Amino acid sequence: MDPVDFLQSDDLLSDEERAIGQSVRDYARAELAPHVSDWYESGTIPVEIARGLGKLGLLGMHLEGYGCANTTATAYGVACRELEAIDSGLRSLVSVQGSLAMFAIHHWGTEQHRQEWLPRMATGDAIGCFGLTEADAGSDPGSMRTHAKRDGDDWILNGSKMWITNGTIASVAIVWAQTDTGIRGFVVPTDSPGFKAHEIGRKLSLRASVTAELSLDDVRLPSSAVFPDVRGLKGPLSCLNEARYGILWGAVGAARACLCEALEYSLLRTQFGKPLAAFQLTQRKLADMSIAVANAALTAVQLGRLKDTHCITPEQISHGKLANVRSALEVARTARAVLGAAGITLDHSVMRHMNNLETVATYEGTEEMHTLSIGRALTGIAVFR
Ligand code: TGC
Ligand code: FAD
Repeated sequence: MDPVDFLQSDDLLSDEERAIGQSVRDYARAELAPHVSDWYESGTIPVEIARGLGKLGLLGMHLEGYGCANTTATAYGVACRELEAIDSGLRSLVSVQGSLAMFAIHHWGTEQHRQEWLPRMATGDAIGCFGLTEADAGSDPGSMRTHAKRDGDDWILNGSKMWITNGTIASVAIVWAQTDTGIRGFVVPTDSPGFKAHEIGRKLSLRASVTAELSLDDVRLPSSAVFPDVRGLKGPLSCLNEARYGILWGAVGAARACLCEALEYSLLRTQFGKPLAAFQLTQRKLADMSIAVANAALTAVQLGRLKDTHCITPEQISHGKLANVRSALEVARTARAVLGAAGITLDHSVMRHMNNLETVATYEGTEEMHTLSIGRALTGIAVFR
């Protein structure tokens, strides 16, 4: 019996998906896990790790062509799970690169955008970021103020974006802006005059990840910089579907890691003359965590299958993101309690995961946004505003 896979959900994966999971797990445990608490403590993540992730084929993993691995969506999910078992910041790096920036270029870009950026992004030689949120437009991105105006054939972009993962390490930013014909997406090389990125400090969560504010001050772009065929929020939201899908798998990894650590600790730590695991109250915590982890894993596999058969809906992705992140956060908090005082340090992973999951519950749509999305699907009534 595998304590972190009580219902044997991994049996539902193909041999290839399991093999991909194993190789990501081996790589992450050997190359990333030994450093992650230091990165978290120092509030950074070395950009060089992107090349290692690229070599493994994890960047733009389920995209076709341009040096991308073209795996199943389920295999991509399994990779997210193994990365987030180490730290949510690692999965974030891969999500933003592959599901947001590369997906946007692959799906909405021109052939010229794809040729120019995707091969370098797949190897990790170029990093991308995705600028949708603004200081005054988070859950309601339709109220963004960043705008693009025509000047002859060129576009001139002005505005700012807030909370942008990978912002200071990116070579290319996908920036969403208001135009005369609705919200449109722009491919912005970050060395464009007028483009600046400032790192956001003092974070208590997702510290092994770079988060930035972008400012665009009369950034002049050629007419070819715009995504030609998409207008309105469905452009960015189609990319969010991809990233939210990766998150619902990633949350399973963080939750498994917390359960694993709590179980090990409870068997070793003795109080009142016996291991913590020998108390009924501890066993209840372990059983509750195991149930939450197993349910989240099954949810992920089912949504993976729906995505691989092109049957998944945005509301089902909302369900998975909300349910799995909520469960993972609950598991992390319980695991933290099992470890007592030891649980608050970086010598263990539980509080790092717990703090990270606070961000994961917020970005890519808060719990409230996904609740309203499910509510709308059930009732037919939209109550976002
Ligand atoms: P609403 O009127 O519902 O929709 C506007 C248009 O968008 C379409 N749409 C979608 N299309 C594709 N996928 C989806 N999931 C979609 N949801 C909506 C919709 O059909 C409509 O199209 P059309 O053709 O009629 O114009 O929008 P609203 O203004 O009422 O707002 C609601 C909404 C959907 C924006 C809100 O529920 C929401 O999702 N807010 C959350 C915003 C968000 O998730 N931001 C994430 C920013 S990126 C990020 O966090 C990256 S973290 C990266 C990391 O480090 O991992
Ligand atoms: P707000 O929208 O101000 O919401 C605050 C609270 O009010 C939330 O609880 C929310 O659910 C609630 N609320 C809002 N509206 C309603 C309503 N109608 N009904 C009920 N409750 C409501 N964005 C990007 O574009 N790119 C990135 O790469 C990116 N990376 C991020 C990295 C980190 C570390 C973080 C923390 C955020 C990142 N984000 C990114 C931004 C993220 O997507 C937003 O923080 C998120 O969408 C929520 O927006 P907000 O923080 O402005 O909260």
